[in-house]
Amino acid sequence: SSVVISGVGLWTPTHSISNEELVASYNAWAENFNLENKSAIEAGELAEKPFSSPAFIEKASGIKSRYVYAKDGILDIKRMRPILDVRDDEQVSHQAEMAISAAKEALKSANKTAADIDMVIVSCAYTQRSYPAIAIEVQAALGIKGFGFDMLVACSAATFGLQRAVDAVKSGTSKGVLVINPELTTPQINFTDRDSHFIFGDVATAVIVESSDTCQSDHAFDVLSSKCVTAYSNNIRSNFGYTTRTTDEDPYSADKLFHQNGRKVFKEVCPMAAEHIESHLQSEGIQVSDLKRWWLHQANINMNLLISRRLLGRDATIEEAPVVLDEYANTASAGSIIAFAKYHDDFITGDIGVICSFGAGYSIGSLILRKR
Ligand code: CO8
Repeated sequence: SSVVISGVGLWTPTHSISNEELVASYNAWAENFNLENKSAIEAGELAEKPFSSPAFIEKASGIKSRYVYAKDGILDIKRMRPILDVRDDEQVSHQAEMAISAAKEALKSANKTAADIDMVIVSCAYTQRSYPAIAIEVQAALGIKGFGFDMLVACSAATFGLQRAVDAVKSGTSKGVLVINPELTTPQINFTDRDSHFIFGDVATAVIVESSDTCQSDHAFDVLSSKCVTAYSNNIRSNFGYTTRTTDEDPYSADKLFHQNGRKVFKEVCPMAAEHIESHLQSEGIQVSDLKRWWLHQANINMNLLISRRLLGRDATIEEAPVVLDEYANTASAGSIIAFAKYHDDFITGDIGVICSFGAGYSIGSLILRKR
């Protein structure tokens, strides 16, 4: 028997924000900032806020739009962050709500019920709270026995979570694992930072991992192997954490939110990801040309083109490396899973594809899949 991915679920928020809407709001905020701080700027005490542009965003990243869990507040130049309603302890939390929606889709797609699952992993870039785990809240809401836990691995949370799931099924620890990636990124975005205000969107994805012995899905994939690697870097960082209140610093200051050295990330991560994929395939005796599809991390279209050029010696076609970041933007760890969820129906038995994530940490994770 083998370990299989038997189902995948995608929950897309109903609200979206186009580049044009986002830039109009940011530029109005910047204009207002420059007016309010005119004398300090003229005295050279403060830097003028530069303007953003939809054309730059699309050219530099490939992003045209993003979905958001809560749109209210984000575009309000007096606020520049989403408004989430306060929920009491007895209500389902925002992140669990997203997770449950994606999980239900994944269960349906795998032809499974709660009784078939005994392990829940919520793996994403941020969790709304430290405890009780979001995974345990989801487990209770869905009526799943066994255990659940949360994992944080930034952009590679989904692939690293899947590796844990594959190992658990392989070792017999678990008969069925639900891996969920509720990526609620917008609360951590600095919408007043021109360099990063456009990068992220919200989404939730979920995947069912089980043994081929129990699989009841006609669109399942054997997981041939998985490979994870990390290498410490401060080029993508957020300093917000549970100790923030002890320092008396401003919890909203720029260093407490997502910030990055985008150029360095681009330069350093592309070769790492290309080498990672190449060596992973090699270890399985698979050639790059054997791959039907690459479900790549969705941070930047130019990054994905560069990676495929390094591996193929040419640009990958849209069929080989599908793009979802134009519509979804960067959704932290969920991007490669969205691509997988949307683009796998055309696979026939024996077709091979690779899921690969790369990002903060740095962290890189890949899984080689073969259609059953
Ligand atoms: N509008 C107009 N001009 C702009 C804008 C803008 N919005 N932003 C920057 N510019 C300007 C810059 O100021 C710069 O001007 P100058 O040359 O005068 O200094 C010029 O445009 C060029 O800027 P860059 O060199 O920065 O532009 P790039 O072509 O490098 O593109 C990118 C910037 C898009 C950020 C690009 O570098 C990139 O995508 N890099 C890779 C980043 C990446 O993949 N990061 C991964 C982050 S995600 C992750 O790891 C998950 C973290 C956890 C989740 C967090 C959730 C919140």
